[in-house]
Amino acid sequence: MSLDKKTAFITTPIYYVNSSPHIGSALTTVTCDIITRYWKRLGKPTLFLTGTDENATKVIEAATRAGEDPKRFVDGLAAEFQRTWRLLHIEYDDFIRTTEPRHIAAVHEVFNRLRSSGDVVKGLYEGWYCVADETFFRDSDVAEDHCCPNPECGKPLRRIQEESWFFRLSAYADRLKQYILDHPNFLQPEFRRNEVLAFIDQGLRDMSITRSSTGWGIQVPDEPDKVIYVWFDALVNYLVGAGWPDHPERFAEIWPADIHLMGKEIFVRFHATLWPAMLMALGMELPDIIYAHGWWTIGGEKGGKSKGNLPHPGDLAARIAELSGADYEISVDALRYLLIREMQFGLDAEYSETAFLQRFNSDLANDLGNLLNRSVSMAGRYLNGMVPPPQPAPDGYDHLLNNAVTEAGDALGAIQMNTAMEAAFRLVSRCNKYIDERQPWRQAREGDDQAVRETLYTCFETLRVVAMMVQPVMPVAAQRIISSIGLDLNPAEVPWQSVGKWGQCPEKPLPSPIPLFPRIPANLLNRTTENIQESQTTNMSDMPEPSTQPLPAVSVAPFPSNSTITIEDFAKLELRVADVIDCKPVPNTSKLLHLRVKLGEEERDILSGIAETYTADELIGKQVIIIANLQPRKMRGIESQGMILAADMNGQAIILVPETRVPSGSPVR
Ligand code: ME8
Repeated sequence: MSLDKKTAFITTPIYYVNSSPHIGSALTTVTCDIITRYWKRLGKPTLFLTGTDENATKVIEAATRAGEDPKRFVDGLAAEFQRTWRLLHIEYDDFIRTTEPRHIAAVHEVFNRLRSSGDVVKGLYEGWYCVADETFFRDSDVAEDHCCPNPECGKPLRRIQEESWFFRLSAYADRLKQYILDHPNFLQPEFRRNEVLAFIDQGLRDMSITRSSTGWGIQVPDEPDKVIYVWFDALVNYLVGAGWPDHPERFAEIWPADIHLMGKEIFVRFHATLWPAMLMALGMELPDIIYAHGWWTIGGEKGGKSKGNLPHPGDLAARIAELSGADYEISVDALRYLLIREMQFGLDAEYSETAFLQRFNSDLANDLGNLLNRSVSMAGRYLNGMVPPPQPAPDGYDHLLNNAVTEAGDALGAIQMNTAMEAAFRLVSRCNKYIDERQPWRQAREGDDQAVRETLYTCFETLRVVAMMVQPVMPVAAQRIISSIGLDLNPAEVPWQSVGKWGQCPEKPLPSPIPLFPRIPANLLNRTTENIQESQTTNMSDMPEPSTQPLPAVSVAPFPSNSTITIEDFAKLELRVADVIDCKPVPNTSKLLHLRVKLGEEERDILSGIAETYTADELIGKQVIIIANLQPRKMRGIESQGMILAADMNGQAIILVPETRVPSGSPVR
């Protein structure tokens, strides 16, 4: 991105409104949002444009299939795209619909200008048209079966013979090729740039840009029997979003676009060839970068709308929330992270719900969530719940942090979100390892308070830097981390360049810890959609053997009939599910743990004799079942307000937990 005065401008493709968004369209839109958020942190004014492509034949066909009025149909889907993007924490600045008057007027303006300049001329079109791909093909491109030559499509083509207007694409082949050769970063990734050069070398043909009207689409000026070819119409949205033609001053601030981002299927023919040629014909500057990413595939094939085989992002976020117990906003952030983390940007990646959930557990729950939990809970235990005053950085650690911030920034600038997140999560792993090496619990036991302060200060600094680094990807989670370590800051407002400097966590009291990314229990991980589908088709002989490890027998006393209770007796017990938000050992006992639990809005202290089975750390974030109306009882100077239920396995207490996460405070019956 050029760091001059201009507003940084990024675009997604405008999506066809023939069906709902899915994680493919979410990938492109989330990526643009991440880059915009990063640019904002660099202090750039930004414009992020997305929208919907509504004039296509396939859109009207989808409306007809659904038996709906076309206008109502497209309005409904455009609203669903907007809702989905907001739900995914996507902060676009403008949402353009190609049925809007501003767009139609601009398309007419382009058409008229190019007709006047002789770049659009009349001729006879005879050839093949693919409705699914909205693409024309000449006879030599099409095999005898007359099906779409695009291997991802293969649908039957329509024969078309009609008078048409043509865009003189052939006239721009040499100029375009030279431009691509002179601007090595214009088309990315590099291997796709080579595909474009090869495509141009095959010879560019003039392109038919009008069709006989079927009553849907943008009418050709002065020719009501014709509509403009949907691709010629759609690409113009990028100019309209920048204010063209009505707002020339705004346009001068914004154009050319810094990044057009899209999937690879609409790169070579449309974004990397037709679009730059149209801009050349209009005498306009070309975008800085046109970038094609790969696909989420299913079974090696592009997942998508027509196949309906990629999940809706809202459903996938809800699934993460349901399985992990994280709140919905955090689950949305997790999904944003997983979308860009499970893919090497530019290449295809096979979508797997199981892989997403496993990465949720490994990166977010076990690494980042755990680092936050253990740092805050240890500060609670050893430092009276305070972030210590700034301490010197351990050997080279400040450089480590600073270098990681620079590396992640460079990666975000190069549209390599995955590499940026690797840099952040390397810090998380490093810090978890550092805690294990330094053993602050041992330092505390040995009374080395200074060492404890140094260790935990390093943890808080790492958490601060990591939160600031992941903010473009996980804005809500970043804010939660920052608040959880006592900082009163909005990470979105912290300049990227200032993040890496050591020592920015001031001495502060810490709020009560709330688990950010609770772990998805192993038994639920096996219940992913894929596993359920697989298990329905799995031969029983392929199933793993059940564990044959015998459990120690438990002696059960005989049941005297006069010891039964009535249902009314049972109803006197108030059993509830509670979240453990903090836990520490009770000094000078070997059995007792002091838990702080949350029941809905209420918080309580409970002492429980389970220290021989559980460490304090591993209980934080778990759900337990408590007797909530037990008379409070004082032990070791602490009032215990309830009792935790546990199975008694020959003297060993095994806590009872709900089979799946439920809202805290839920009654147990
Ligand atoms: O092509 N994996 O709209 P569209 C990753 N209206 N990204 C995917 C994907 C997948 N499986 N499936 C879709 C159009 N996408 C035109 C664009 S622009 C002037 C006109 C994303 O609804 C990806 O960005 O078919 C792809 O290019 C875009 O959705 C296609 O959306």
